[in-house]
Amino acid sequence: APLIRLEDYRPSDWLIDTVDLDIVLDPTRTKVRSQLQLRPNPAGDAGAPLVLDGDELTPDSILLDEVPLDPTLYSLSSQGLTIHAPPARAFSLRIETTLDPGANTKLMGLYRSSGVYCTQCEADGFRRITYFLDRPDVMSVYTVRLEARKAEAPVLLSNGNLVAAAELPGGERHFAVWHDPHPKPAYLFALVGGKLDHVRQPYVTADGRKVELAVYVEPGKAGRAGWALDSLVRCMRWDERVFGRNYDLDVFNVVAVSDFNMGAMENKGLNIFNDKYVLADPLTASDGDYASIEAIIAHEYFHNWTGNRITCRDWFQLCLKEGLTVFRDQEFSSDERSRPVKRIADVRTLRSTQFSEDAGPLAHPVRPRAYKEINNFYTPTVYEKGAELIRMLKVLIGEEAFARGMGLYFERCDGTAATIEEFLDCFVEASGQDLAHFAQWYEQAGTPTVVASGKYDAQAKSYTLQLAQSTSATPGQPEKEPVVIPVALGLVGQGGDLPLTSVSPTLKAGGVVVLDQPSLSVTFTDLPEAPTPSLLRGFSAPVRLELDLGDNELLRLFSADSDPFNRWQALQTVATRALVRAGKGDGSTLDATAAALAEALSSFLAGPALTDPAFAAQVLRLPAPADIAREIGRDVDPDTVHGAHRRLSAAIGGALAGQLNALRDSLTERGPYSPAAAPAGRRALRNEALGLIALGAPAEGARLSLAQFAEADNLTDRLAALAAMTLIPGAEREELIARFGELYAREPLVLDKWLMAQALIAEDGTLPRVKALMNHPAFSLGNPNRVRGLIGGFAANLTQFNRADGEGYGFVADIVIALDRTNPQVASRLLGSFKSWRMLEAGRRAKAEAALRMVGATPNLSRDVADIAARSLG
Ligand code: DPP
Ligand code: ZN
Repeated sequence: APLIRLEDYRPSDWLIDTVDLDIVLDPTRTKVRSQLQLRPNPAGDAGAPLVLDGDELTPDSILLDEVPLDPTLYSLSSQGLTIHAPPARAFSLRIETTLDPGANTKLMGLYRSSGVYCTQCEADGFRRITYFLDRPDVMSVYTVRLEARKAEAPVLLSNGNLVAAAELPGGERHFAVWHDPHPKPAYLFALVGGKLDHVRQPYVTADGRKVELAVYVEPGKAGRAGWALDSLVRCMRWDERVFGRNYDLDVFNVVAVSDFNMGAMENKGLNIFNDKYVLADPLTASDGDYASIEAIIAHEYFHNWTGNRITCRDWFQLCLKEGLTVFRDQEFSSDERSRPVKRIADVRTLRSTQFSEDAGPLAHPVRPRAYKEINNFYTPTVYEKGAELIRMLKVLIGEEAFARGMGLYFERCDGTAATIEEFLDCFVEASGQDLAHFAQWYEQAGTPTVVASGKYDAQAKSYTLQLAQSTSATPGQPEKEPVVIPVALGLVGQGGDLPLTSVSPTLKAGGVVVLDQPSLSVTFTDLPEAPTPSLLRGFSAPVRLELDLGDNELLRLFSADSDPFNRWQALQTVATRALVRAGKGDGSTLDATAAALAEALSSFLAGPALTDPAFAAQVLRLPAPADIAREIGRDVDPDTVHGAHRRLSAAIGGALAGQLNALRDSLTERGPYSPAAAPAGRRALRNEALGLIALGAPAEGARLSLAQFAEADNLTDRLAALAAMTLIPGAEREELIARFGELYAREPLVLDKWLMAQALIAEDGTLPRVKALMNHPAFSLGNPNRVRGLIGGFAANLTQFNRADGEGYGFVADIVIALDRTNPQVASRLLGSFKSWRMLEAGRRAKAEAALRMVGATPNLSRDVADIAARSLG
């Protein structure tokens, strides 16, 4: 496949002003009649051929200005349709194609999911529906007529506003016409047809527009759509208040489908969701699901301005909409819930998904320079690191300039397909600051490491902090430049934060030191006592931090730091260091660390900390074994890392079992289940405690888990009981697994979690268990959620995916190959599980490499899987 490069970008030679689609839905023979109004792009080449994208299409007919196009005037290829010498003026094209939605297992373009017609067009699915200039800088006004049998598809939806709907003569068929007045790129096109129930609510925007909001779900599931609708209302109000953004159509529809490659899609006025991120009730959705639904409903809604009204010029600019929109949804969730807890959760995700990507063969810049398959760039780097760049920008220029810059962006770029440069220009103008060096973050891959050391001069009452940065080489980028790193900091004394006094120009208002050189030092004066530095407060930059602080100083930060993130981080750092040492084979300090951590946690849990149980739950949770493996970074033996993690957890759990048990009792919920942040936080803490007890005092843990399962009135507590029992081998565990499976036999979304809980068991028996579960009646390789639950869960199992005998790799590789024939996107995602193979010890490394080579050598691979295989080995 050819490499597509940012530097080769050229504007389209042709533009499409309007698109009229007439689509007659049929399970195997859907008719698509498309009428396009084209004209030469003044910015393109006059007289250039018209090259329309088409994927797995053949035209039934082509008319140019209503006259059938002579076959000598065009040619067809597997990429599309070329009209060699189109008239050098505006003209119309009418093209008919026939689709088989039932056979579309790639879930790109038009397909059927449980009998519901739906579409997914980002990034390049529209070309699977009709021939088109399928690129985001071609924006058109769409009018869509949908026709179907009433019995099969009583609901017919598309983008924009409904302008007509009626039965057809005979009464068996009907149609609906939708018109979207906002010009949009083809990737935002959508349609839905099927039997669906819905919940709805009227809404009036801050600027007075009446909007009908609706959430559509499979028949019988309307009772589970309320939380999504409620989240939608709240995020719409928030966007009006915080970003001044109002909605701009008369309807906003959300549709949940059960077969979906991604989380959700922001199609204009018609968001289509993986049902996992819509459906919720207390017995089938966990607290985490409620929070994800709220976040993803918000994410897709926020795209209406950051993505749709202002879209991307080309796919290299993907982070323009995704990084910014993730930032916006994180801010929303922070305002709805606990800001520090949200930040901690986001940083955990960033480290586990993005830092690991950045440290391996799939590392790429937030704005890549080249790609073979764009679907492989919907990554944690583009999304999560992209969001971190926006957050740093805000820290660097300040809240007010940031707000002005956003305002400028909305005003200036509205209706356009924009670039990162155009975005940053708005902030240069708003802040008066030069952001050229900051922009390096978009170009350079890899996680910078910041090394910090400090020295107190008692005589001068001054403290000098040295900061140095470096970034390791990543594929294609052997040499790295220093980047602009905002280090938010404080100096903590016996009585709390000390005043920050410095003559250094690198110290900015709000206690931010900007590290924009290889190294710098800054001296703080007027310090009566030796301070402990609290660096990177709120995780002010996506970097690794190496500190010269001892465990005692970190424990002091844990109890005295005013920054909640760094309180949490301090304890994580103590645990991480001990686990890294033990993970490398030196477990000699582990018991002492366990004792110190247990003591710190014990007084923390006995103190006023419990005013925020969600925060306390985060404090109780140690870094994951995979985080430790990544920190070790080379010659990793997963079994040693996992063993160390178990030993530390068990020692803490054993030491605190009594206190944790009492704590659990004091946190028991009395009223009925509510997904609100406060009770969810109490459950999180109770369940975190349960996990520690299960490891530290297994008999007690089993007793508590089984009791909790029996009494629970919600999925969160049932799942936590199941997860705790998976840590305790034996007959009781197997019985609980079986009972859970029967209880939820008809709830595929819950079974996904059940499959995953089993796939994550860190025991040798897990691979055969997973293989057996592939025969479970609920499992299907055709459904992405099932695959992600069972196979994705297994591939995330540090010790079992990385079995010393290599069988874990072989199993996942075989599934990747099988899946690639039907759904390349899901297959390539799964292959991404190999992204950390190079950090393993030699034996496993060789076996992982062999599995990757086997995948890479398979004939007729999709571009998606071939690209991941090649880059993973590169
Ligand atoms: N653009 C979608 C989202 O991130 C993913 N295809 O919301
Ligand atoms: Zn998005």
